[in-house]
Amino acid sequence: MTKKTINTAPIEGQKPGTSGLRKKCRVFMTEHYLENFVQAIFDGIGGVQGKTLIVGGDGRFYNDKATEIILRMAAANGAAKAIAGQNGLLSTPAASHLIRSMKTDGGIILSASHNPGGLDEDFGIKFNMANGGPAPESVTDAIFGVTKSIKEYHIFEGGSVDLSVIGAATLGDMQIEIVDPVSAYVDLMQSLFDFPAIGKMIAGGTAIRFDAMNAITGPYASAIIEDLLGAAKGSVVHGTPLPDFGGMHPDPNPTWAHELMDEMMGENAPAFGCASDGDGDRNMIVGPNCYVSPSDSLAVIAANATVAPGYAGGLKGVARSMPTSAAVDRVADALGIACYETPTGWKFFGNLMDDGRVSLCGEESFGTGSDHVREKDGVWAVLMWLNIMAATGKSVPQIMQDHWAKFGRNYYSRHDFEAIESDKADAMITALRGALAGLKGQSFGALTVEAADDYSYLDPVDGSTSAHQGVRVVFEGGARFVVRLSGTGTSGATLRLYVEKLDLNDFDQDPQDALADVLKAAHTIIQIEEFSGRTAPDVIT
Ligand code: VG1
Ligand code: CO
Repeated sequence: MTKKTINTAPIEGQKPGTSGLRKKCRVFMTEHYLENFVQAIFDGIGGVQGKTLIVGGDGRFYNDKATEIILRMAAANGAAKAIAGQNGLLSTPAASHLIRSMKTDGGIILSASHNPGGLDEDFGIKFNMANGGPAPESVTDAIFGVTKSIKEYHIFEGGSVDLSVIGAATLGDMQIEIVDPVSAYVDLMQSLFDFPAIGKMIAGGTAIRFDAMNAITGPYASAIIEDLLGAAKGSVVHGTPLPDFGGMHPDPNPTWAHELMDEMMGENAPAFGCASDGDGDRNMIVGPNCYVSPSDSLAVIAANATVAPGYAGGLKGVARSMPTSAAVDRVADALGIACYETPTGWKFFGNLMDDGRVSLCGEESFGTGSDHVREKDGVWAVLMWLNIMAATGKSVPQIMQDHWAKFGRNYYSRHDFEAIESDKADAMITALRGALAGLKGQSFGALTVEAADDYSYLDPVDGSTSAHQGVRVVFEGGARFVVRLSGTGTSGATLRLYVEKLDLNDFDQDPQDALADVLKAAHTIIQIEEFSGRTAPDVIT
């Protein structure tokens, strides 16, 4: 085995987005592409000499090869040790937990999350810091900077790396430890939730359907929900991680988890349905005939978290991304705890959690989690819901009705317009930004604009500023919409339109009806059809 230094040159477009670098798999497989970015990570964090790193991913196509390349490069760059999931597998929350619990210097997670996988689909890579959380913008900017001037990378060639055997190995002078991807995570979940109470509820007849969508959570969900909590075998469906997710699009929303939705809306629906995404950090919660919007799920968890042993002492505070509905704000008010608003992307929650300001965080994009790790966590959210059901004896629909009766209902929806040509999307946002100053006081139907701005975030912990994080328009009476371009897509631009309206009396409307006037105003103001030719969204959540 020989250590080699390979000459290379900068490759355009290696700028990390909302959550790492995501491109088509075939792009990552082109010469030097992955290697350049990995070397840029190492250089961008000040080198890995003597450091210990976690490496793992969601098992999608190229995960295995990429893991091996990263290990070879870590060894050649002088890392002391790498800890990898068996067969290169680790869910994102499990990786975050290992980074923290094994006191490492950070980790590399391979995933394009909720994007489809396969040779012709997506691949992704991101760096998480020693706190277990995604690298903040200062670090991703440094990494991007290196990609623009890189001249060489270091790699061990020859020999073989066997990721299939749990235990110790070496690569050059670097130690490798191959760990079971599931066991430490299972222990963590048992320390947070009341497994005996949940088990009793399940034994009493509460049927569960967990759709792992052929992605990473299958082994975690089977171990926890079937083996430990006693749910019937087969409660976890699509439970084997596959390189192409069996052709599924592992995005747990009503559109892509339609098999689960059909079952939950059908006659013999189980009491509890849930799904997770490619890398296991997202969740969707569904009851019989009752889809729970992620923003509502966050609010319900905030209101009930103390029933779970890990949160019995109360929440320090909560945080949500700016486009997420204000349902959780109402709960925080009632509890007398702080509620923070951050830009989209989990990386903005890390400082708040590290500083002890918040225990619970969430995003409208099916992400919920707490300070047990520094990522959102799909299986955690599922267990939290099961714990709430077990402790209160209520069904999912009852929990929702009682919640709205107490706090009111923040009707909420997100409309995604996918694969718009980038120049058209950019022109649309530029025009909208230009129009913002003149919007105040203008009326659109019965709605009058009270405020309009381009959201800028000042991190209260480190004082950093992140500008242009989404345009928001608030109407008199509190209804609002937010619009921004996705930072995780790999083809063209995806426009995300988020709409919200609080109703204190009527909780049984279809959200699309309740929000029709706000949607109409949003289309007029943004000029979606004029710029993109689109009249209807591709995905509604
Ligand atoms: C999307 C979501 C965002 C989430 C991000 C990563 O980003 O909107 O809330 O944090 O995906 O989630 P964007 O820029 O496409 O809107 V995941 O499950 O990819 O780690
Ligand atoms: Co994800």
